[in-house]
Amino acid sequence: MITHSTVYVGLGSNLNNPVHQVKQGLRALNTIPTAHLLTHSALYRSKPLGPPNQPDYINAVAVLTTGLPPLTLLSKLQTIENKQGRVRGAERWGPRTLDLDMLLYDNRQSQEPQLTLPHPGLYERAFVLYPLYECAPDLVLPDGQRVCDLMQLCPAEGLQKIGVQTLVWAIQTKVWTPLK
Ligand code: A4P
Ligand code: MG
Repeated sequence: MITHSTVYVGLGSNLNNPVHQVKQGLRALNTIPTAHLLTHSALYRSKPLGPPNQPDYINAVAVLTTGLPPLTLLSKLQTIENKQGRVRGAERWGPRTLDLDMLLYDNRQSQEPQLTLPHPGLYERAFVLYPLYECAPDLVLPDGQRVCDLMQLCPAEGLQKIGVQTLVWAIQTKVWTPLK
């Protein structure tokens, strides 16, 4: 019997029509064998973390179930990145057509460089925490920290939620409000 795991994947793009790249990435996740896309967040526009001389990013988070073990799934994610024209340059955190980060795989914890779980950037990146919270507001990380608590510590400056209307996070009322 195959047991299914729940996996959270962070998507990011800032090259070659990033909105299209992220939407295409979401569709591609659903074509991985034994994987099913359960839900995904809205798309968010974010300021680049890393070298500032690159375009803004589009980010989202997807929730999958899969029977694939973590390293097999990682390789499928990298195949999708490559199919969407990902070129790995020398620059750390440089621009990319599509990045698929495995944020969480059930409650697994690993410090291996090939696959670190949870993804080390998860705890302090607004472009990860806000879409993650949208997918799973009650989510508790393997170390017991709650995503909603981490979000409170992480200002949403520079983050916009994209939809029919573009929204920004209002720090006082703690709701997404239309961008004026
Ligand atoms: N790897 C280890 N753990 C994981 C994991 N949990 N998920 C290894 C995915 N990969 C993992 O990744 C480098 C290596 O990390 C892989 O070989 C894999 O075995 P990569 O995709 O080739 O390179 P990368 O993404 O540039 O590296 P890195 O350091 O993981 O960068 P991040 O943390 O992904 O950050 N700014 C905004 N606004 N939005 C973004 O999405 N993304 C980045 C990249 C920087 N700035 C950004 C954004
Ligand atoms: Mg990455």
